[in-house]
This record gives sequence, C-alpha cells and structure tokens, in this order.
Amino acid sequence: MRDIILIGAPMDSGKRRKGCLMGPDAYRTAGLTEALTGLGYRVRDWGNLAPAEHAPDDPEARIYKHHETVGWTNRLWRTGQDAMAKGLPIFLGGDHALSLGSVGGVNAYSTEKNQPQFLLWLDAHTDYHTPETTDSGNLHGTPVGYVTGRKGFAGFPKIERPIPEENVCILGLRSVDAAEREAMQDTNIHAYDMRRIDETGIAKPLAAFLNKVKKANGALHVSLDVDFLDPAFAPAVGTTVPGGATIREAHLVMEMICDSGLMSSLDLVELNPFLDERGRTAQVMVDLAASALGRRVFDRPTRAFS
Ligand code: Z70
Ligand code: MN
Ligand code: MN
Ligand code: MN
Repeated sequence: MRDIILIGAPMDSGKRRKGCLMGPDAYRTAGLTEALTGLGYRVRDWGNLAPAEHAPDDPEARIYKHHETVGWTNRLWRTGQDAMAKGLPIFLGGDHALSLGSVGGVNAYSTEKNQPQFLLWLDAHTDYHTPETTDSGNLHGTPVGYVTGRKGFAGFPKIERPIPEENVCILGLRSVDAAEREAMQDTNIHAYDMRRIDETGIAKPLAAFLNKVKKANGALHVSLDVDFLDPAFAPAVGTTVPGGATIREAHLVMEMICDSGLMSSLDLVELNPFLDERGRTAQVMVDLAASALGRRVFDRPTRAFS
C-alpha cells in the first residue's frame, strides 16, 4: 500500500507579503493527518523542509529573493522525486513558488518512468510569467511558465522534459496580467476563466481534462491555490480576488478528481494563517484535500488509490 507523504514547505520567498511560512503548521493544526488517517490511509509526515544552500539575495534586485527561491526549488525537487517513489506527496505551502520545485520534481519522476505528466492548476491567476516578464518581481507568479518550458529561468534547474501545454488545465481565472494573456494566447493550455465556468459549469471542462489524463495513462499533479476560492469563504490569502469558486464548486472538483483515481501529487498553497479568521481557511483547505482523497457525505469513503 502506498502512503500519503506530507511535505512541509514553509516558504515565503515567492512574494513580498509575509505569512505563508506558517501554512504547514496551520494545516497540521486543522487536523490534516487525522482527516486522512480517518479515510484509511497511512500518513507519513516528513516535517518541514529548509531551502538548499543558495547564494545571498540582493534586497534591491528586481526579482524578489531569487536565490532563496532557487534553494527551495532544488530542495523540493529532490524531495518530491523521492516521495513519488514511496507514495502520494502533499506539498504544504508556503507560497505558490513552491510549485517550481514540487512540479519540477514530480515531472522529473514521471519523465524517468516514461509516463506523461499532466497539471491541473486551480487558481485565480495563470502564474504564467517568467522572471523576464513579471512586473511585480514575485516568483509565485511564474511556476506554470517554468514547468511548461518557457525561457528566462536562469539559475533554476533545467527541466529535461517540460510539461506539454496541452497537458495543462487552469480553472478559476479572474486575474491575468497583460504579458501573461499575450503569451497564453499562442499556447495550447486549457484555460477557463470564471465567466466560462459560470456559463458551462465547472464539471464539464474538468471532466474533459480528466478524460485526457486517463486516455494517456498520465500522472496528474493538482495545485490548489487558496485564491481559487472566493475570499468570502477563504479570507487567509495575500491576494484576494473577488468572484472565485464557491465551496460547492471546489468540493465538486475535488470529488471528481478522487473518483478519477488519477491524482498522483498535490500542492496546497498560498495559505497565509496570519490573515485567517479562527482557522477557517486552513480548515476549508484540509476539507478539500480530504474530498480529493475520498471523504464523502453519504457513501462510504472511496479510496483515491491503494
Ligand atoms: C501577478 C504577479 C499571483 C498568486 C498572485 C499575481 C501573481 N500576476 N499568484 N497570487 N498565487 O505578481 O505576477
Ligand atoms: Mn541572481
Ligand atoms: Mn497561484
Ligand atoms: Mn493565485
């Protein structure tokens, strides 16, 4: 039986506002291990990581904490690759720059196994910048660009086999920078903004994507940004963008992922417990992770994998 492996990434280097480093412990406090154990999994908590050795950062540099983020990427990459051989890793952020390493690592594992890698990005933002196109200088806005093989990531580990654009699906969009929009236009990334979700429902595009993953016998990494959700339900995030997914839409997404049996790794990112209200956002994120792994209201738990 494969285990669930919790990997804490108390990482705050992907943007200037501090607090995401408290995320991993907030998930533990909200009962993540107990929720997953209750579904019948064996849970291994590998504790909190630290960045690999890195050069000092220049506080005046255009890119915020570039070197520290490279250090985190190297550490998460190796740990993710290692965890994939032993179970299903859940990366506990930390800000979304952690996906430079988590997705880099799991994709390196799939590359080695000759299995196609797929990526489901649940986010208000496309995170499709490169260090050359970002205006904010915040690297949490770049991981989708990095793992799909965009140029301009000097200092970061080289991705041997980038994830093909058509293997990426983004749901929840409502804040896309001009440079990202322009660059996205020429890609085959499946991107759905809230308007399209309002028109078609969220199940339809997700079902089509999961079907694609299944047909290809692919590995599926799911990256859940807190701001996928509407801030009314999930206030503990630095960048609140109104008009996000409801609790019901988000649970449906997670339940469909579970039913597919396809998820091979998961990120929970951008939780800023310093901005939370009595832990409610941490609790929502734990509940969503549990839904992705089999928690149901009526039916007996469906295991996502064995
Ligand atoms: C903007 C930037 C971003 C998450 C904010 C925002 C990026 N596109 N990503 N919150 N998760 O600064 O590049
Ligand atoms: Mn540098
Ligand atoms: Mn994000
Ligand atoms: Mn976001």
